[in-house]
Amino acid sequence: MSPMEPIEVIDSHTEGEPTRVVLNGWPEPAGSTMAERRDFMKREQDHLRRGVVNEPRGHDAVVGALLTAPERVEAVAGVVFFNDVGYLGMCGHGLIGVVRTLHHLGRVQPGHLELDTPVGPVSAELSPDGAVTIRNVASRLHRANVTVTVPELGEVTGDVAWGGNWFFLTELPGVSLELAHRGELLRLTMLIRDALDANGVTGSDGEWIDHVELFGAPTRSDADSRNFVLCPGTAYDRSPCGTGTSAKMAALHGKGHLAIGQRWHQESIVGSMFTGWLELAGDALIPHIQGAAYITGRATLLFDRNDPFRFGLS
Ligand code: PYC
Repeated sequence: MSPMEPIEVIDSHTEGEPTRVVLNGWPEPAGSTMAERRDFMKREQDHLRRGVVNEPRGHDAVVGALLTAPERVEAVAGVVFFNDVGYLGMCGHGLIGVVRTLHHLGRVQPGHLELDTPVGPVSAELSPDGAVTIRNVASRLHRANVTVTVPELGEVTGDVAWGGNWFFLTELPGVSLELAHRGELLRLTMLIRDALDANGVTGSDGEWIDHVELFGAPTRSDADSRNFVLCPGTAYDRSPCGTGTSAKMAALHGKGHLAIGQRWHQESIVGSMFTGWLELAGDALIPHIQGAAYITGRATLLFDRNDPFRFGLS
């Protein structure tokens, strides 16, 4: 039997977290807005999402990025982010990876570029030294100091905030944020996410909180905080999480702990770092996140029609 169309990808990592940008081979999703295109992908092309990021070709930490036509004339591309279990609104580390990839391909030069996502327009500045600063969608503290009872942990209090995805932000005194403890950190954050769900704690409009972020003292002298981020599904973010850092800065600002323009240095569970700050545009809080991405590979993914796992193990 003849194989189906190959899909060409470029892999990178941003501060340790992988991004797989799809260059071609994936039919353009229908729709005139990025949200419509994301919904079309969910309905009609979900097997491609699974085939590109899930095992055996990928793994649970890989975030895929499909480049599409932009929604706005001034944007260089549209981008829909997805992972092993579904679709992301925005993805900070992923956007930094996309910008680095477009530069690697010679499609953009250092300077300013606009991109469209399903949750709104974003932009980026690519420095000549390769550092990327993204300007995220408006972020906000939705609910402060929410207490939920979690099996094994008892009462856990945290903030619900939007940074392009929904986050519950909290601290667990006595639990150390070390990579060696990632299995336990995953287990505890999943217990928290289940408890939020069971107690009807959601984002606005009842949206599911699919990311849980734990904070603790940094190990780097140049960082303000260290985090561990549970992503949708059962993966943890190796980077400090761009949308998570956006949500954190919005929560800090909402509680009077971070001024507009003040730098926030967020260390990840692997010791990498994002530098972020907030801009006030009208009454919208716009996060900026700076980090670095590195190209790690270029591949042609092949889908043999005889392969029972050509669209992933799950
Ligand atoms: O950097 O925003 C981010 C992100 C979300 C999920 C994984 N990374």
